Parts: sequence; C-alpha cells; structure tokens
Amino acid sequence: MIRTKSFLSLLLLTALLSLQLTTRAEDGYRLWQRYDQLPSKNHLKQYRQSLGEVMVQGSSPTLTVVKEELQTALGGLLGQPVTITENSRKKEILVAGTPASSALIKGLNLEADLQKVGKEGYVLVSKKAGGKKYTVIAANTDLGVLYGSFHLLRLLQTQQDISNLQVSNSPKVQHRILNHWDNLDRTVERGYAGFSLWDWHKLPQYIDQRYLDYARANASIGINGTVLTNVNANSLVLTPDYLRKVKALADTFRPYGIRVYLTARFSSPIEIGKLKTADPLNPEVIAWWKNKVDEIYRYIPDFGGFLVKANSEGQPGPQNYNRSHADGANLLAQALAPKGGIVMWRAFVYDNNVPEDRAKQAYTEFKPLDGTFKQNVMVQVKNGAIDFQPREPFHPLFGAMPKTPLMMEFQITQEYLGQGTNLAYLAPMFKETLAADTYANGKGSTVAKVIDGSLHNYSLTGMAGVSNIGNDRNWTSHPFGQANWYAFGRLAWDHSLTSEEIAEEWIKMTFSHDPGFVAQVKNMMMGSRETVVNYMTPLGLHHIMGWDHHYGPGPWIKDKPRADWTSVYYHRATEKGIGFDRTKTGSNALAQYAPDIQAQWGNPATCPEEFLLWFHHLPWDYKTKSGRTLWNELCYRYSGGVDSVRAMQKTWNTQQGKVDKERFKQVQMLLTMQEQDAKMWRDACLLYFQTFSKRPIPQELEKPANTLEYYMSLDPKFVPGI
Ligand code: BDP
Repeated sequence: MIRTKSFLSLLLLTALLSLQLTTRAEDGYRLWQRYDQLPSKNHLKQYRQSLGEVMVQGSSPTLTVVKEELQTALGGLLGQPVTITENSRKKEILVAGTPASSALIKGLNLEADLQKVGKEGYVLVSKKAGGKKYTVIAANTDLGVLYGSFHLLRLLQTQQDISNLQVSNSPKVQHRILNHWDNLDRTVERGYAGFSLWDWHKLPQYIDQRYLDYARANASIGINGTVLTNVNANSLVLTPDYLRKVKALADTFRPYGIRVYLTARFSSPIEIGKLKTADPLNPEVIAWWKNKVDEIYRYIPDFGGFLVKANSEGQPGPQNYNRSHADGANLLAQALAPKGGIVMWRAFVYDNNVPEDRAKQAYTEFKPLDGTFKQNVMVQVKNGAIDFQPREPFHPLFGAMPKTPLMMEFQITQEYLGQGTNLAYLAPMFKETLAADTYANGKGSTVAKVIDGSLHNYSLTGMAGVSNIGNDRNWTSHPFGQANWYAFGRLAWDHSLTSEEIAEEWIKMTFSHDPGFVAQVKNMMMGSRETVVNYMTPLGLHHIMGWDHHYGPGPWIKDKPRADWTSVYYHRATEKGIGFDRTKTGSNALAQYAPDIQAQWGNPATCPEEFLLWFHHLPWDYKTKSGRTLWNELCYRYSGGVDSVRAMQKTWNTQQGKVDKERFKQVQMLLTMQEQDAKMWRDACLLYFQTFSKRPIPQELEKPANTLEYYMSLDPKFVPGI
C-alpha cells in the first residue's frame, strides 16, 4: 500500500515536472534556437535513426562549440540523449569535421567539393562507405564545420528530409558585421531593446552568459564580426583599461568565428594621446596610430579593425585639417595593414554648410576619391542617400566607385520604422536595395553585385547591419524584431535568398510548424514594411518624423539649427503641390544615377510611384496611376496603411492557441499600439498637408480623430534611443 502510494506520488511529481517544463514561459530569450522536440513523428524517426550518434574527431575551441551545440540541439530536437564520440560502432552516424581534424572525413573523398567552398563554406552530404551510412558535415576549417552544423540544425528545425543531402554552401560576402551603436555608459543610440549587452563595468572578469548566447545566435546565421561601440565614438575605448575589457569579449567570441572591431574617434590622438593635432599627415599622429594599433593587437591578435564616422554630424575628421576622407581612412589603414585589419570608413557625411540637397552630399564628396583608398579600406554606404527612411531609392554611390570596395550599411534597428513597437519585417526592404539595378556596367548591375564584389572585382566585401539588440530578455523588444536580426545575417551570407524563405524558416524555428500559422504569419510579415511606408511616408515622402527622438509624425518640423534636419526641407509642400524636385529643374540629384535611371525616374509618368515625391514636386491635382489626384492618392495610401495594420491584428488574433500565451499577448498588445501609431501618422500628416492642399479627405475614408493642433502639441518624453 505504502509502495503504491509513493509510486503514485512519484508519477504525479513527474507529471507535474514535465507540465512545468512544457508550460515554461516563452520569454523569447532562445530566439530561433529553441530546440524543443520536433512535432512530426516521421521526421523524428528519420532523424533519430541517422543522427543518434555524433562523431567529431579532433579538438579545438571551435570544435568544442560544435560538439556542445550538436549535443544540446539534437538532444532537444530529437527528444533523446545524443552521444558525441570520437569513434562509433553504429551503422548510421552523423560525422562532422575537416580533413585535417578527422581521418574519417579525410577518407570520404570530399576534396573536390571542399575545394569550391573556401574557408567558411561547408558541404553536407549523405555518404555510404564501409557498410555504414554517414550524414557528413565537412569543411576546410573548424569554423566551416560550425556553420555547416548550424545549417544541418536549420534543416531539422524546419523539418526537411535529410536522407539524401547534397548541400554545398559558402558566403557571398566576406565581412558580415553587426554595428552596435552602444555607448560606454550602456545607453544605446537608436536602441529600443533596453541597455547595451556589454557590461563594461563587470568586464573583463565577469563573462555574462549572454555573450555566449549572442555569439551562438550570430554564428548560426553566419555573422562573423561585431563593432562593439557607437559610431559617435568615445576615444576611451582605445585606452588600456577598456582594451582589456574588449579583449575579454574577443576571447569569448573567437571560437564562434566572430571578430571584434571598434569605432575610432578621429581626434583620439589629442584626447587620449595628448598630441596637439589629429592631422592625418602629421608624423606624430601617424606614429601614434601605429603604436595604438600595435597595442590593440597585443591584446587581441585577430582584432578586425576600425569603423569610422568622420566629419559628419559634428564628429571630428580629416577635413578639420583640410585633408580628405581618403587621407583619414588611409592613415588608419596603413597602421592596420601589417596586422590584417581593415577600415570601414562611413560615407554618411554631411557638411557643416547646409547643402542645396543633402541627398547629393556623400556622392559629391566620395566619388572624386575613387581609387585613392588603400587596399584594406571599405567605404561603408547606407542603403539610401538620406538616412534609413522607410523607403529610399538605392544610394547613388553604389556602382559609382568601381575602384573602391563599397560595404552596405543597413539599419536593423527600426529608428524610422516604428522603433520598438511596430512590426515591420525588413527583409523585403533589404532585398529591394540589393536587387536595384545601378546600370553601372549595363543592365543587370545590381547593388548586390556591387556589394559581393562581382561587378567591379573587389576582393574585399562586406555588409553591416546596425543592431537592434539590447539587454531586454528577448533581445529585440518586439518579438518580431528578432526576424530582422535573423534576416540580416541570412542575407549577408547569401543575398539571393528570398524574403519569403527567410520568413518561413524563422517562423518555424521561432514559433510553430503549424502550416496555417506559418502561412498566415508569413503573409503578415511580408506586407508589414509596405504597411509602415503607407502610414508614414507614402509615394516617396521622407524625413517627416518627430524631432530628435524620431518617433511618430512631425511633418511640421521647421526652424531648426539646420534646414536639412527639418521636415519642410524634404516635403516642400505649398498650396501648389508637394515633393522634392531632384530633377534638372531642381537639385538635380538624379544626375548622380546612371543615364538609364535618369531617363526613367526623371519623368513623373515613368518614375516608380514609390519614389514619385522623392524626385518630383507635383501639383495636388496630378493624376496618379490609380486615376486619383495626388491629394486623394495620398489620403488613400495613408488610410490603406491603417487598414493594413488592422488586418495584421485580425490575422494575429486568429492565431490564439497556436502559439504560446506570452508571446501571443505581447504581439497583440504591440499591434494595438501600432494601430494607434498608424492612425496618428495618418491623421497628423493628412491634416497638416491639407493646410496646403485645401482639399477634402475623400468622403468614404475614415476621418481624423483629433485636430492638427492636438497632434502638433504631442511631445512624448524620454523616448528611448536618443
Ligand atoms: C542617424 C541617427 C543618428 C546616427 C546617424 C549615423 O539618427 O543617431 O548617429 O544616423 O548613422 O540615423 O551616424
């Protein structure tokens, strides 16, 4: 009797425990690496049979990571313990390694395949040999093995057939880098997910588990570099106290293939070096940077290099000494070259004298410098010429500097796309820029081909994403912000992936395999960026957001220290019409593009409607493609944006029960906020532009809820990220 009782209570305890495990709060911390047991019985059977034992021969810090990751991930996904061995007697096994680390792999004759995949690539193959069936992850380097392992895990996480693998994969771009705009006091410029991950105060002794999970997540999507500090730089990070802390992070990230970079404040020789000048041609300055770089490499032998914002928004730079951007970049490049480091010199510059059109500035300054940069310099160019707007035409520098490697800079953090509260899946935006045709070498000269070096034969290539990560438990504040981090990494590795496939993988790994859920949520994500464009800046409008914090609408912003920081400078609305004339009759920024593009975009009739008011100033009664007047079309676009948010809310509400309660509720609340934001954008912008157009909002559309004065009086305090 007693025994039965204790047996029963044991059963109860086990049941309770497992209930507790399965109902554990989904706080989003695990990102797309959740590794819960897979739902499909058939797939489980296949995976358990072929991957029940894992053979990894050899040892290195990276191979240790491979072993740990495979053990944890397979154990979770397969729902059974997985052994990692050096030798296996089993008939079917997973084997991972390089020909150098593993005699078994060496014996499998993969040389021809491996030759094609370079240092970071890998092959995944199913092989039969000696009466055994192998699932093979093979690469030329341990890092390649790690990337291959993550690829295999992704196949499992998305429940693919792995019985006959023939995968060969390598990155299209060499430097795939996150840019953290993190300050040493742990605030994050344009960060909406809490404070900086880097706990400088506790470094170097205290290595937060977060650093490891950050590295795992990044390695799983192929990111191989991280700039730890803000482009608005603090030279303190180059002092020994901080270099010791940076070293601790670099040591932590190294096994995951992630190199560390820092932002270099151009005036550092003065601020921390006690020199009188930072003139890039001054011998003392040259020697100072050389010594500083040597010192950094003593701490961090594989230090990646510097990212520099110079002569832009008040940052010091070579122009303070009448030197060029190339002089500045080459100064640092020269110091880094013997160590294998690179310089990422940003093209986001604008003059202290307000130019006739800020969109022209970067091209005007950089184009003449083409061919004058040292070999280890990349010029890092934002996707568009203004500033990460919800939609911009591609930056005219792409395709215009055939002798200088250009690096893409995307913004993952949603500074201008609803920050931490709006759902906007950014892969379609990244893809739009990458797919744009520069016509630099005739038709088909896409931005992607500029970036991957194939158009102009650059051997140095890179893509940077301004991070949206902070110390919020779920890393990105909005649960769907994780998708943008994920998509950036995947596209930096392979820009030919489609936004749909990336979304689909991410949803399955992050939320659920339920086909209905996957289809509907994917659909919702795919339209979400266009939705934001519609309720914020339709038809090519841009830079009409709230002052300073950039949250919410502010088309009325004027009379600020610089004209090009105001909204009226960009929309140019009058009683006659609206839009920025960038054709010959206006600023002629269009002339910075190839003749084919000029011909198409220069004429409002052939200009893609999404760029209409970017390039043209048009009368309110101008007939748009829908047949509506420009004013009515604006009203329809703004209203359509709000309707689409409501459609997203409906879609999400029907997913209740298909996803854990926590994240369901979070997204639901955020979508409610987004609907309010969208209405505010619509109402504020239409009421404001109506003061010029003097036309009614079409009868059939929802009317603004408040007066223009009300919207103009809103002044939110302590918006994060400033
Ligand atoms: C703008 C941001 C500002 C950044 C700047 C940059 O508002 O905080 O410092 O870009 O990229 O978008 O340097």
